Amino acid sequence: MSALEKLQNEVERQKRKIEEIEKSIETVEKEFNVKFDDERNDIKAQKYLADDPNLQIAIVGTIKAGKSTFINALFEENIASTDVTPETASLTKFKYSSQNKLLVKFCSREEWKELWESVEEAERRTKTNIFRKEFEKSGAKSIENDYLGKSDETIELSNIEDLKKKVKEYTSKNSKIHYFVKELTVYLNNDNMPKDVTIVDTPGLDDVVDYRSNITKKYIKRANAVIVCVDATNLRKDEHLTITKVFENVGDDKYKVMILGTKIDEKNNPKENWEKQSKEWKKYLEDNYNDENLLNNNIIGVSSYIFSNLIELENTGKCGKVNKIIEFAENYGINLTPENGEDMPMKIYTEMQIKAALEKSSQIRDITNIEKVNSLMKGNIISKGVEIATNDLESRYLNMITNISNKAKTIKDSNSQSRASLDMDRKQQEEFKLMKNKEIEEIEKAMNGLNEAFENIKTEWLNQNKKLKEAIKK
Ligand SMILES: Nc1nc2c(ncn2[C@@H]2O[C@H](COP(=O)(O)OP(=O)(O)OP(=O)(O)O)[C@@H](O)[C@H]2O)c(=O)[nH]1
Ligand SMILES: [Mg+2]
Repeated sequence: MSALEKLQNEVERQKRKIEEIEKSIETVEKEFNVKFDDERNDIKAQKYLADDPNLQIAIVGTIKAGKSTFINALFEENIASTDVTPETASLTKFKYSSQNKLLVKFCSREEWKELWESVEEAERRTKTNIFRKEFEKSGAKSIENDYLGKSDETIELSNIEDLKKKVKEYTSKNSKIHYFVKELTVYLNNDNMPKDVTIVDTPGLDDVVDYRSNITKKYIKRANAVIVCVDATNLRKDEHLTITKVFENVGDDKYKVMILGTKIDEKNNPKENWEKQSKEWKKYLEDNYNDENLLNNNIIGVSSYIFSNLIELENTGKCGKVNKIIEFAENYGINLTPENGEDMPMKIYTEMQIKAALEKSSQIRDITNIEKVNSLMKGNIISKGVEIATNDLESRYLNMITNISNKAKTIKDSNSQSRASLDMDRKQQEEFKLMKNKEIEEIEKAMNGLNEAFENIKTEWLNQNKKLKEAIKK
């Protein structure tokens, strides 16, 4: 059986078990008048995972940290929507496919209500109403009924430029449809994209409207690996907190978190300043990684912007930001200045610099570090994709059933306690208590059954897991 088939089997098995568990929970909720709210959320998350268990890598960070620009550099294609103002509004998933197409999921009316509650809360907190003003100005209100609760839509667009326009329309904060888009999946026929992996662009973590940042926070829990983009010029306290939360979610597999210091080209003296700053970052993140090698390898300064402009220069022989490339390269000691340059006319001087930049383009690519991040992602995460996905599916399932089982135990214990307090009053209310005791006993019996059922499922799962691990080892 291939690793992929094993993953598929595990998915099917878990789906069947989850159905059984949901039925048991329903019974207990009715019998005991209790709510399994948190546990139901765990179940929901596990079902979401089982629906699409393949490896997913989230690109997260604060607004304008350069997340979308990094994705574009990775794919060598300007597909994710970027802007100087806050831009990405919904989860945008990128998957390789032989055919270019989009899958759009829209907000339900219930989600729309939640969004507006969050907007109102932000208005009270910040005493501003930017979101509302922008919404009104965009004219989105007039199309609200066309999109809210709309069923999923697949759009086939073989022409890449048309596809890019649509991606912008559905995800950019500057378009009116974006308000109603919950999630967009972009299927791209692009050889730079890894197969069987989803790379996910996310809204900024510091959006004033909590509902939007929460989309990312919730998604971080689903992702199998996370790349955190932080503007290289400042690692702020709230970003450090986010990073700590990301680490909590990956458990012991710290290698699944990479921290990118973005826009290193914007530093006055990128080479020296980033070296200095990354030492500081390492001090802060030492406890998170708890491993010297990871600390040295997984914190990387990048310039997606220089990389993408360089690619454009390589492909077309020109690019609007050639000065930035030259400045950045020279800062790293890559000399692009022509000899006797001071005597040359400006136009020739620049042409000579461009020629030199093209000749030394692989050195310039190296200092942007994009290819380094790409190969680390491939070597450490993507190449082990199915194994990581299977392990995550299993360990999260175990967490889920452990939580449910603990809850069941708590209910059982609290019912035994109520019987103990009834015992003390026996003299006064003999008959009533006899009846009550009987009732409790009945409930306890049911509870025992439930506990046993959960324990059985857990034991069965552990055995199965052991076998699977042995098989993988073999
Ligand atoms: N100089 C420089 N600018 C960059 C770099 N990466 C991104 N930028 C610029 O930073 C701005 C924000 O970039 P985005 O990629 O849209 O940032 P984001 O994190 O996706 O932002 P949101 O979607 O709004 O959360 C854009 O103007 C980019 O051109 C970089 O490496 N160097
Ligand atoms: Mg973005």
